[in-house]
Amino acid sequence: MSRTVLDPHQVEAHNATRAADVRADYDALGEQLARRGIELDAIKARLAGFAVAVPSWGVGTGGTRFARFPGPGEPRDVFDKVEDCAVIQQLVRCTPTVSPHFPWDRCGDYRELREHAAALGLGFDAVNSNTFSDQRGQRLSYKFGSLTHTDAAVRQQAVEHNLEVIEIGRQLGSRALTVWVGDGANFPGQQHFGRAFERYLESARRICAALPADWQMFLEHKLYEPAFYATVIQDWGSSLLAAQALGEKARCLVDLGHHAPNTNIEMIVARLVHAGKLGGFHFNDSKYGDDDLDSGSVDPYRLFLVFNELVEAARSQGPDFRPAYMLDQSHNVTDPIESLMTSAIAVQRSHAQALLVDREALAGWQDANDALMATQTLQRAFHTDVTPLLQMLRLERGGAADPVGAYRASGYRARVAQVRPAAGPSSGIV
Ligand SMILES: [Mn+2]
Repeated sequence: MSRTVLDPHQVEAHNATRAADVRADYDALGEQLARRGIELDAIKARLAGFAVAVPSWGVGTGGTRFARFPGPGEPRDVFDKVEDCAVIQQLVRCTPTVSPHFPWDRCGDYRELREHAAALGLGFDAVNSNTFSDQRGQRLSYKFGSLTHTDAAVRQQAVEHNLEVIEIGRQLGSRALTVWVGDGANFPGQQHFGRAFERYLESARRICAALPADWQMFLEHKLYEPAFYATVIQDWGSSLLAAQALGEKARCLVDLGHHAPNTNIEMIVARLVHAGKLGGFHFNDSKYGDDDLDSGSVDPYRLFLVFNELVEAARSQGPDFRPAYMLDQSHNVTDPIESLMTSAIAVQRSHAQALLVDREALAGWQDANDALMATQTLQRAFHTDVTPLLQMLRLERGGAADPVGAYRASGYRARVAQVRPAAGPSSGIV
């Protein structure tokens, strides 16, 4: 039995006043779905296997290029971050893993860190490397790139950092490395497109070769920023080319914010599934660019359409189809724990709604070229309020009927603010 950060009796008391309503709502939803030929308990059983990892960097207050406004009780180190992640998992029960970032999460003893997490019922998901910023005391600068730098010594340093992150991940029980590089150019002519891509492949090959047998390497693309003219791995096409060149262990990671506005992300998902190269996701939402807003807060229908493809893929690909799900968000004006809980539930909600799509009917409307009925079939699932299903899942697992309400009632933030010193205002992305 793992230790909980919040007093379980407090969560029980919170649930006691809500359990009867949740049961009544769940039964009503069950009746409604039964009329559509869907068995709610079966959907619940399928949804029980769903999990999304929490990013260690997400539990601290984020920032923009202009400023960061710290919140009270921010985690001091990776141990505090894991503690905050445990609060999230205790209340939502679909976030059993943490995705750490290095060197931000460096510590003296990774066995101790792994045990600290395990005692709280948490494991570690993909480890993330960082060659997009210079660290204090770093020998060579990444100002002009890292894995694709023109200087072999800089590339060597960047490869070695990734090898170190793999080794840390091995100690933490991780099974994947996520690599995003900001390498690219700010001016036409600054960089030879072909040679930069070749250098990326050469460096990535060396990283891939160092992966343990049961590991994967996730290649994360991003359209622009910090390279504003051309980024080496800028889109899913470059990412797929690289993953195919690197072989079996390399897969593409889709961050929902890393595309041009209005890009059809769900179609990219379908294409990567077709190529057998979909590795995982960084979930967030956006209005304009890489906004890193809370998942489902701006365009929940897009999130649903992504999961519609994933449920379809799970059907066609079988049990080996298991993309890694992670949140990747920056919380500037909210309590990060509240945002991460809400986002995890939003992603879980989209998955639940996608499970309700009548796929036989959809295929029939598609074959009959009945565009209206086909799209109505999706909308019917999307418009189904699955809240009682998600609540019931949480109640059955000891989570909270209303995670944000239970969290606020717990007084956790005020409590940790007393022991964690306030961070001073700082500028720039953190
Ligand atoms: Mn990301």
